[in-house]
Amino acid sequence: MSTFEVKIPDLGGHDNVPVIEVLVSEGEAVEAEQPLIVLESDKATMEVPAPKAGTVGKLTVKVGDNVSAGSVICTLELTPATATEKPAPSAEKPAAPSAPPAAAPEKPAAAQAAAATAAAAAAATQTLDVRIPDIGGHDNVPVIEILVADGDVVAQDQPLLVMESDKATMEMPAPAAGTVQGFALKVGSTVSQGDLVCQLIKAASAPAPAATAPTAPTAAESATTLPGPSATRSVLESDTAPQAPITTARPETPPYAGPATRQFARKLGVDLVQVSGSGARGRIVIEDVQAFVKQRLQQPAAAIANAPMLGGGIPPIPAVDFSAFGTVDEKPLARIRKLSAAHLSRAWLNIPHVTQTDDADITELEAFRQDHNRALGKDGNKLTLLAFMVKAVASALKAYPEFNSSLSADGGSLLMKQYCNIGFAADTPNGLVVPVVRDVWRKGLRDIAADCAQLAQKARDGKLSADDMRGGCFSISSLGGIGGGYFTPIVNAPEVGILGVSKAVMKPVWDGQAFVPRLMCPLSLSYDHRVIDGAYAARFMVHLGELLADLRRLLL
Ligand code: CAO
Repeated sequence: MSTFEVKIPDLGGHDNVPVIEVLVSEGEAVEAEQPLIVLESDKATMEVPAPKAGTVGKLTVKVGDNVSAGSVICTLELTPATATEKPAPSAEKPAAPSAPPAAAPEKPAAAQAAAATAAAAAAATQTLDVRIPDIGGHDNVPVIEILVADGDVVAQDQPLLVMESDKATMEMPAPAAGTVQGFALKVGSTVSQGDLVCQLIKAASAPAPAATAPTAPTAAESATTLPGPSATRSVLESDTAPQAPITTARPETPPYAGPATRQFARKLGVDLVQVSGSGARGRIVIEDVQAFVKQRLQQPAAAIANAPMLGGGIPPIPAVDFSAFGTVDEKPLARIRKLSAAHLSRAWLNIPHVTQTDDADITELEAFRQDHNRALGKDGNKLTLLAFMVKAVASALKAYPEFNSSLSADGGSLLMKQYCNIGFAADTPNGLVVPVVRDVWRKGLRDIAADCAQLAQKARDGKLSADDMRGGCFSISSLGGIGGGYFTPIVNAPEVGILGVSKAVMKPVWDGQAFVPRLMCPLSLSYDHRVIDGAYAARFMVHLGELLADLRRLLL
């Protein structure tokens, strides 16, 4: 059995590149081309593969070591089949990995001089051709991500694109700060050294007239990270006016993962942006992708429902750096607000809402209520308008029972409730809560009013229990004490209807002979159109209006 040392191949002239992962252990059998370790410079992540199949002997590198070409990774005992073959070329002279140079070699002096001369002659702005640098001698390397677009202002070293060979993933950084123009590549393009990527319109570092006071290239220009092509890079005079200083921040960095992981994720259609990395420095490894897929497959509807704002692949609203426009104070959301935000988003996204509006004539109701409350004096339990709404809605639910139902989980049937619990939205300093009045069919107005008052007080004091908010069949959201007209309340899923009550106002109403002043209360009924038809909802609304207009009907 022959043994040889596996060494670090040529790293594009780079030394002291950190080892970020060791993928094998001593005694482990490996296939030819199986990755042994992962190196990472500030610009590229690269795997070093086994040149032959065999068994790993002594490992001489560990995570955190810095390695250069020729450093020994491990010994490899060749398996008999491969040992009889010709010695692996990498045993003596490691094959160049597909790793790109992590940082550029110094620019040739001639190129620097040429660039300096051209820059000195340049006017206020310059156009720079950005080309693919030396990528470890590889041709036709696929572009897997484009990180900028025409018109983007980029900082020096900001990644422009990501290339991926079968062994390495590498970002190509901007050689200088400037505005991207004429981006010539797209995802899937294959590139080789010298291919044009785009042009960069560079703002001059000093606006002084170049002809009279030529400026030397900035540090950014001379310390470009692009190797090779810099010698032939053209620095041309441009007609465009001088630009404002570049202030754009670097965009989000692409996911940090090696080529094998990227390839694996692509096969499964996993967007690595969504995967958290468990590897060194947050690197995403294959196991992370597997765990992500497993978790997604197991994710029941309930878990998806916990995602507060996102669902159903709806694209998120891009983050905005508001501090660019002025001072911003960050105020954490109260727990209740977070919970209700999640709940409302779910309901809004899942339920096809329709909102029906109408005015209910509550002239007689309000007269009765006022008389009753006056007679009670100071100490009695007042009848609130809300209590009348709860009572009238409960009666309407009996007449239109589909409003007192929920869709079954599979959507195949309606669960018709033979009880009536009605929730009402309560505005509290910490956000919206919906306590539930129980058994409304069995209660009179006084009890309902007392329950509402007690629950509203508990809500304001932050003392509602989970039980106080469970088991609702239908909800009422009353903004009547505040003002405003109709609105579109969101159905409190899994309920199928919600009544919005707005401030009643005196209106002239035609009674067939004359306009008479009537107290009209705007009502907004939102319903789940999967369960309720529009005609059914309109009948419910008319019936509710009749109940509120003539309380005697509540007795029927
Ligand atoms: N029209 C005209 N006036 C009305 C009215 C209406 N529809 N509803 C209430 N009022 C008047 C009444 O004069 C009432 O006082 P009196 O009953 O003593 O005469 C006064 O406004 C106070 O009403 P209120 O709404 O504060 O009290 P309530 O008992 O009727 O309601 C509660 C309690 C908990 C519903 C209410 O305090 C509340 O929180 N409302 C907001 C609900 C909410 O936020 N909904 C939106 C949810 S979706 O974002």
